[in-house]
Amino acid sequence: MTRFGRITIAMFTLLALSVSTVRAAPPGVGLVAGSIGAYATTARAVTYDRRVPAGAVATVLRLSGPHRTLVSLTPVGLLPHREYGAHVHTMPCGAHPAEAGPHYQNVPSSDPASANPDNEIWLDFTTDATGTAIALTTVDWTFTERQAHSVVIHEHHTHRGGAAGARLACLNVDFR
Ligand SMILES: [Cu+2]
Repeated sequence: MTRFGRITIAMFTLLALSVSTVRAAPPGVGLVAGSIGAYATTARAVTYDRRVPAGAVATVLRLSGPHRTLVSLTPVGLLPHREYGAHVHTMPCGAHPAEAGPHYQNVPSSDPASANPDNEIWLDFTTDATGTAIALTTVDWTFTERQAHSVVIHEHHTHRGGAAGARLACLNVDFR
């Protein structure tokens, strides 16, 4: 493992530990870290496929200003040198991948053109040699009471129209 990989894992282990002890995040900030494993009703993060190995960890950070939102996704422990897709979805993670529902959209629409990275949160990434990556996006809107409840990791980068293949894993995150 590279020095960068060790430092990254140490950093996110610390983050994960701190998240479990901090109950209330400051306004405008949300941080969720989850160890990915088999589905359970209490599971923070669920894998549905070996391409997201059990034991991987994912961290999601949300920063909200009055009119803008930044979301980052940092997975550790995935397959090396591999492209994954990821988006914010509407429903919590379930026993079956489809239970996370569709992509969260700022302006809900059935028009395929509305499935784009300005109207949705896309967090595609490519892992390094250690299976680590950082994805980051900003949009010029904030989450509302129509809450988004999860981040889903998909089998490949997102194509036009929002398709990214099978749902490999899911992390419960309440965006608000
Ligand atoms: Cu998705």
